[in-house]
Amino acid sequence: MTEDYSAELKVAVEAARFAGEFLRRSFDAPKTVNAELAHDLKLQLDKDTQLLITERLRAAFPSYSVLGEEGETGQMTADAVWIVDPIDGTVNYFYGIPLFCVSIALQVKGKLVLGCVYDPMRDECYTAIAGSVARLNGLELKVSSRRRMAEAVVFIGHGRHDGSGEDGIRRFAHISAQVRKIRILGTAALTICYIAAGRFDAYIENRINLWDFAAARVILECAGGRLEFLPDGESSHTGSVIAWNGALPIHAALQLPE
Ligand code: LIP
Repeated sequence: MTEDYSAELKVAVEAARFAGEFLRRSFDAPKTVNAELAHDLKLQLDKDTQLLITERLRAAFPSYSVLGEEGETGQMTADAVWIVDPIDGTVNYFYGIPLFCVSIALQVKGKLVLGCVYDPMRDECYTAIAGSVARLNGLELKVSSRRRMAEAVVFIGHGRHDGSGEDGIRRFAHISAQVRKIRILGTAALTICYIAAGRFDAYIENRINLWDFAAARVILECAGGRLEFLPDGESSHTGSVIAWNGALPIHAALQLPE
């Protein structure tokens, strides 16, 4: 039996839309950079947006904790933990590329039970409760039925942080030779939702964090797709992800020649 998480989903959607509207209004304004890393940026807006979301989620469900890209609120041992990425696609956002989203998932006793991903620039709100259907602005979603790599549109990232750069580039070249197009959007959550909507067919990336894909995972699985996560050993929250429409021979396609 599906648990009824509709009250939680309603609050997640309200929080994601509120935060998304704040980000859309701030899109063209100058932005404060809190930290500049080799391949990433941390904005003050990441923090401000997580705070807005946390306040709304905690006002509605005070006993639920929040694990977010910008830190934790409450006990991580709580039965119910929201998993939040306030801006998935921070680098896009900073450079003025209108591809980013707000991502909110709920995990209950270690199991993901709902997801909401909101793209404020297109006013697209993806939602799902595990065990039910996935929706985009209320309309039911299904993954593509493409079965051949030759007709697939695929996101493939390659390792930058972990010394696997060379292998990553070989894998990138190997996949790009097989598919119709490679597209790298710069936002994991939106890309996985695009697979749920049949716009993309697969997504492969290393060194991804739980908050980057948790909400989109529920949406994709409810739309008929699949996602595999392999923790990298350093943390149970970071690892590699393969997401696909469930029909492509993605594992065979990833095998590198000897
Ligand atoms: C980003 C991901 C993106 C990945 C970046 C980063 P952030 O999340 O969604 O796809 O390539 O390394 O993790 O930091 O913008 O929330």
